[in-house]
Amino acid sequence: MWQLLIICLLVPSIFTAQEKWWKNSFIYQVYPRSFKDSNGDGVGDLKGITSKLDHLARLGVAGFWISPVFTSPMVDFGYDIANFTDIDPVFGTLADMDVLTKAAHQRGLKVILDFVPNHSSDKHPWFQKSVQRIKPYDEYYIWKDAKMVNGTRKPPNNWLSVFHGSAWTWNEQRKQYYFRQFTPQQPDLNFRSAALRKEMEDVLVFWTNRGIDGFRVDAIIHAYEDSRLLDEPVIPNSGYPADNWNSLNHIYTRNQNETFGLVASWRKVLDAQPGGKKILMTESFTGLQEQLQYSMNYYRSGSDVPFNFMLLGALNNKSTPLDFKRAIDSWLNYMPAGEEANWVIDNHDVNRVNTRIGNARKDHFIMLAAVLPGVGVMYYGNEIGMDDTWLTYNETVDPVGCNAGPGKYQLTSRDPARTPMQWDNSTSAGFSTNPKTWLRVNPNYKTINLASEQNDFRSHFSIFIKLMAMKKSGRLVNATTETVVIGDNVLGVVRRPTDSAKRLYALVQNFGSKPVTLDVSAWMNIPERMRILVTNRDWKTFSWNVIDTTALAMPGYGSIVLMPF
Ligand SMILES: *[C@@H]1O[C@H](CO)[C@@H](O)[C@H](O)[C@H]1NC(C)=O
Ligand SMILES: *[C@@H]1O[C@H](CO)[C@@H](O)[C@H](O)[C@H]1NC(C)=O
Ligand SMILES: *[C@@H]1O[C@H](CO)[C@@H](O)[C@H](O)[C@H]1NC(C)=O
Ligand SMILES: *[C@@H]1O[C@H](CO)[C@@H](O)[C@H](O)[C@H]1NC(C)=O
Ligand SMILES: *[C@@H]1O[C@H](CO)[C@@H](O)[C@H](O)[C@H]1NC(C)=O
Ligand SMILES: CC(=O)N[C@H]1CO[C@H](CO)[C@@H](O)[C@@H]1O
Ligand SMILES: [Ca+2]
Ligand SMILES: [Ca+2]
Repeated sequence: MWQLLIICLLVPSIFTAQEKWWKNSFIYQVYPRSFKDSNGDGVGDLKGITSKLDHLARLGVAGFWISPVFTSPMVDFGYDIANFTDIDPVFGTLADMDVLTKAAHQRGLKVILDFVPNHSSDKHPWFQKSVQRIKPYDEYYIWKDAKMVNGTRKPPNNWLSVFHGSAWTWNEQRKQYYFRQFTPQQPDLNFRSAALRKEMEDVLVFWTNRGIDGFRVDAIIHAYEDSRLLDEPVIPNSGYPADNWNSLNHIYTRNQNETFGLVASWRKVLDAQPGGKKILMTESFTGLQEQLQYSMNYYRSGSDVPFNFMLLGALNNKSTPLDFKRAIDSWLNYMPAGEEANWVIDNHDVNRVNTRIGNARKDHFIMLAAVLPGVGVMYYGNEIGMDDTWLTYNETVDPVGCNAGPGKYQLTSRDPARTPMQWDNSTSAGFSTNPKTWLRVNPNYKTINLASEQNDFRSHFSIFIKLMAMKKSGRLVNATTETVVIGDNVLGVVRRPTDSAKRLYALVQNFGSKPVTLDVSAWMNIPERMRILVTNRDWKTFSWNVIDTTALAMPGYGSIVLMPF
């Protein structure tokens, strides 16, 4: 009997150690420059994040990932790292990071850091030594001789930068070109160097030793390039100019086979660290089909959350309910058994969801991500329905926007989605005491802000809080997922618990501007009477009301989550 008792006491702690704490949760992305400024310099920082942890705890997210806060010349706002194991003074100190981590853990929140392995800053000491051919640093980057064409120096091949123009930059001192997928100040690291691979593993260990719960790996698809340096095929009639990255078919510079082994090696490193299961999330932004194919390989290589960008990239306000059904079903069907699905709503690289899907449907994606199984990945401001901020060319600071020039910057600049978090209606929306912030605050902060939405039971924030309560109830952990297309314009999703199929949750979304009345009970095989968890806008009924699903009257762009009663 006493042995049994000991086993009972021990087993849960063993499970806790191995627990995938991100199952059936939301994970929140903090863009640190824009979350909260603690010292009035107009730029967000670590102490600022620490001061807002109660907000994240209240949302009920499992944890948050922070875009890079490491030492950086800030050419790409932190994605150009000059020291992978130190904090940039703009954001604070290592001690501030430790305080943040501890305070987050006290609130039950996990802390995830951005790991940017593809490149360093050209100011990183490794690069400086590589330029001087000092061993072993000489091989930490990708160096090649020029191709001489009729006595003129040319890059080794036709590869292009994601951010525009040739991907090769001439270095006068070393008399060679170096390869860089992004800006010239972000030279690509060479993962064929064993010494470099070890350095990057040490970075992971450095942070887990300080209590970090895992990593979000940036731009993983770019980690390796084909060593033969063959020209990439030009896409016929792509419609893009010859120096635009989209004009080439990237068969030699993306998702090379070795990438999967690299991810697996990091999984091994993380699994060997004490202190609970570490999460590994991988960012692989490509087209829908390619993403489906490669994401499954990233799952098999040990990524827990290979970002599913279908809501962010592939599906938009032109997509039909059938497009949604196909995209959702294919991810769930392809996913290896035992893995967790994920749905990324927004990030710092694209227009905010309200722009992509249209303000009339601004609540649709968060409702969908909450009802679908697995992990919802949200971006700061999603909880209050923040909009893009339209900036002039003069106000633009993103290198991608600046490169595009005054005529075209609006097509490429990532600044509109990066403006300060709107906390309240005071100076700079409560983000900073400084009226001048690194990017201008959206003028709509007087109405769209956390403080005012908290007091409005029909606000985007209130919808989000109710969805989180559903997610956290655990009722949908063991539940099947059915997607249903009703007519031309309506999508239905049913989550049917395997142990009590009648205690189900259902989502119905009208993609059209016209009201419709439908017998969703028949279409979706759900009870004739259900209780409303949330509705988006223009509904005549409210949360907790009981509704007749045999004649559900939906307003234009209506969206509703139904629950059992
Ligand atoms: C990074 O910064 C730390 C702390 O300042 C320092 O000890 C370390 O040498 C730096 N790493 C490199 C590669 O310069
Ligand atoms: C190199 O020079 C030769 C002879 O002048 C010329 O025919 C050829 O087109 C040139 N090639 C390139 C790539 O410019
Ligand atoms: C990469 O892996 C695929 C599938 O395993 C294989 O068909 C292909 O030949 C491999 N390519 C290289 C360059 O090794
Ligand atoms: C649809 O999305 C595009 C951006 O992808 C946006 O410009 C347009 O305004 C949206 N349309 C509607 C009706 O919201
Ligand atoms: C942008 O800045 C330049 C130089 O500071 C100024 O001459 C110009 O008028 C500004 N343009 C706009 C649209 O504000
Ligand atoms: C979504 C994302 O993280 N994109 C990043 C990919 O990597 C480049 C270079 O590091 C960044 O500029 C992007 O923001
Ligand atoms: Ca600051
Ligand atoms: Ca690379």
